[in-house]
Formats: sequence, C-alpha cells, structure tokens
Amino acid sequence: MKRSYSPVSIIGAPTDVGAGHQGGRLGPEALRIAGLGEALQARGVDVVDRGNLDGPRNPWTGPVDGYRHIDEVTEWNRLAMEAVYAELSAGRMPILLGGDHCLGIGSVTAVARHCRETGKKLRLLWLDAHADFNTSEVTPSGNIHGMPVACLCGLGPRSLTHLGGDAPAMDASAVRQVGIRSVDDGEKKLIKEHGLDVYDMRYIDEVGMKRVMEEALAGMDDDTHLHVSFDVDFLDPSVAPGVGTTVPGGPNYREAQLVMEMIADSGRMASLDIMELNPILDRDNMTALVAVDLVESLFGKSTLMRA
Ligand code: 5AB
Ligand code: MN
Ligand code: MN
Ligand code: MN
Repeated sequence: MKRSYSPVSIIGAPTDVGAGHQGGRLGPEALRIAGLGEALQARGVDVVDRGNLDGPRNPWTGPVDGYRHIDEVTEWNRLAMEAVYAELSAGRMPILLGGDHCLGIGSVTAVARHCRETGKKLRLLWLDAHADFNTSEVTPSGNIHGMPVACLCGLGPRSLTHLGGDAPAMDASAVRQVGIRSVDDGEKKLIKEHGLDVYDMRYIDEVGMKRVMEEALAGMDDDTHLHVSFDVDFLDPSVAPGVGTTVPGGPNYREAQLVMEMIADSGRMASLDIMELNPILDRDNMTALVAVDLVESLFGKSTLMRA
C-alpha cells in the first residue's frame, strides 16, 4: 500500500542527563551519519533537519532525593516539548533523536497537548526492554530515563508530571508497552496498581509478535494520534549493542521489522522518538544503521507490494 506521509522534522536532543552511562548525547549525530534523513527522503518523505537543541551539560553527579540531575532533565524536557509542539502545530511529524529516554517526557507531553487541542485520541506505543515506570521511592539508580512513563501518567516530581501545565500528560490506559523484559521490584507493583498494558517477552514468545502487535494497535481509528517511542534497547543486544542498558532476550531483527511494518500499515503514526542509542558502546555504527533500517519500515518500506 502506497501511503503519503506528512512532512517530517528531525530534532536532535544530544543529552544523557537522564542515563546511567555517558555517550547517549552523541546519538543524534550517529543517526544522521547512518543516513536517517536521506533514507526518508529516498522514500519520498519531505524532511527538514532542525539541528540540535542546546540544553545544559551533564553534571554527572549522584542522586539527590532519588533523582539524578533533575534540574538539567527538566530543562532538556522543556526544550524538547517546545520543539516537538512547534512541529506538530505546523502540521509536521516530529522525529526526536535522543539522547536518553527521559526526553520522552517532553516529547509525549507536547503530543498530548496537541491531541487535546485538535480533539485527537492519544495512543502511546512504548518499544523498550524496560517499563520506565520508576519513581524516586523505588528507583534503583535515580536515573530519570527509568521514569518517563510514570511521569507522563502523573507519578513523579511536579516539575516533570506538570511540564505541560496544570495536569499530567496522559492516562495509563493509553499506553501499550512492547518488548519488556527488565522491570524492577517496586516498579512491578506500580505497573500492576496502574494497570499498564505490558506485552512482555514471555507473552511475545507465547503468542508471537503478530498477535502482540494486533492487540497493541487495536482500537485506533481516524481520530487516533499514535506516538511511537522507540528505545533502541528494545532490540536484542545481538542486533543492537550500542546502548547503555542492554538486556538479553529481546526481539530479533525479523520480529522488530514486523513491529515496524505493522505500525506502518496502521497508518496512524504521527510522531516518533528514537532514544538511547549510545555510539560509544556501538560497533561501526551498526546499531544506528539498524535503527535507520527499522525507521524505513516504519515509513512503509516493504519487500513486496501488498494489498
Ligand atoms: B531506559 C532501570 N530500571 O530505573 C533503572 O533505557 C533501568 O530508558 C532503566 O529504558 C532503563 O535504573 C531506562 C534499572
Ligand atoms: Mn526506555
Ligand atoms: Mn530501555
Ligand atoms: Mn537505556
């Protein structure tokens, strides 16, 4: 099926303030070098690269009251939110290049605001090895990249849960998580309490990726805005070694391709994050190249013409 896509704006957010390793701040450049913009252009997509956001440097200090670098994380997310919101308001599809996954707070907060203003229903698809549903009370690390989904659903420091104004960005019922295989003990309880819809690796193994994606994408219609937040550690480390938090037993290349193809077929993706790529830990930029390849599938690349 040949689809036309809205024009895309690439936004770089070169920071690792929310992560436990440094190096994620080089992610946007590695994705550019892997040819992200050119690959989309080759698919007929109108692409503009807005360059990089310019936020505070990583102070690399320890946790205070359960959070590392909360001021810097807040500022980066404010910048990300404004940049993503501006693109959505201009009718463009933002692709935010992390950077670490704390940036999902700013990105999805902007999307939620856009949805409220345009009467769209938000669906958040979180592709990740981790649930990112920690709070300061239960986090084992203080790293805020382990907390963005909780913050978006209203659990966390006010500066992040209320980044977009007077209410949290969204309800947990709009979240679907796929690929999950590392959840901390306290985080498990929170996920249960809040009824998060988690398709973990066990379920993927039991029923197969096709059915998982059918379920995760079910219930969307013409009025749904699908935001895909792609943490590159979603992928099995054999395919994607260039991340700070590898967890074995993830989706292989074929399963990941199917995920992206099924998202493309839904026709609902209207914004995207590519997060957590760490070129310092990569080999020959292979993880960035895999990410670009998967993004091509997200934009409709397929082997054959399909009905
Ligand atoms: B990522 C861990 N749960 O909170 C924590 O990569 C890891 O954005 C978080 O998914 C990983 O520190 C965050 C142990
Ligand atoms: Mn993540
Ligand atoms: Mn992760
Ligand atoms: Mn990570």
